[in-house]
Amino acid sequence: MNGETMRKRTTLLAAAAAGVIGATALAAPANASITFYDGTRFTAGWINYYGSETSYAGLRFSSGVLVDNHISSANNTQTTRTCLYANANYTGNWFPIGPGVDLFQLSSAWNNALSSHRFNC
Ligand SMILES: [Ca+2]
Repeated sequence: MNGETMRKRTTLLAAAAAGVIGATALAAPANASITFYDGTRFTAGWINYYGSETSYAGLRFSSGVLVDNHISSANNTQTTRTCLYANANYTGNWFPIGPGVDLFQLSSAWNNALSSHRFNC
């Protein structure tokens, strides 16, 4: 291998490495999600979101139970926080669920009370 070939290979490897890093950084947010459960401790019906939702009205868990005002636990696999709201359209009382946080049981004030959520809030 002469010097020029070596330089080209080094450049290609550096570019490939940069590409992998870039793809990973882009893929993580796209694949990250938040999952809500009807029951505490991630039980009963569930619904998975890859983005914000202005209203749960008419939406159903995997079990067929309505989501609106029925969420009891949540799992946020994102690298950013998500804000959870008592009313639709990101209104009313709210609180943030941090990146990578599992809430196995919403407090009595929040249990069966959520109606919308916003990513990257
Ligand atoms: Ca519930």
